Amino acid sequence: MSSDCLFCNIVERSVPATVVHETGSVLAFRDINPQAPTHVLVIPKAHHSDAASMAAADPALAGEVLDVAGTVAADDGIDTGGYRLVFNTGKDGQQTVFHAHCHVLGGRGMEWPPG
Ligand code: DGP
Repeated sequence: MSSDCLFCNIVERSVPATVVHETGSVLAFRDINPQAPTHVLVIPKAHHSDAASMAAADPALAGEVLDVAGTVAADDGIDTGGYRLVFNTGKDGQQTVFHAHCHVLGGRGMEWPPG
């Protein structure tokens, strides 16, 4: 937990968020600036700066993040049509919050390449 980290503060509930799913080690909440009808962020409660470092340090936790992403998609009813999971990583990957997070995007047709 880092008090300087926005998503750690969301885990601690000192910053509000619309939480849609929670386990002992993972939290899912709606993105403040949604890019699709469903746009949820799934994060580990423990602080890891990005997805790769999370997976290297705790592969089971990375698996749980993916499992919760699937649950969120099913709960929002976007699992039948399909959806997109995104882990922006690093500056060139457009990562802006350096606490690992999986974007769950769906409810509209996705485009490729993403740009
Ligand atoms: P990324 O660019 O991959 O690091 O995504 C960070 C996402 O976090 C971005 O889509 C917007 C979202 N976000 C930023 N600040 C907040 C906040 O205070 N609350 C919520 N719910 N989402 C936030």
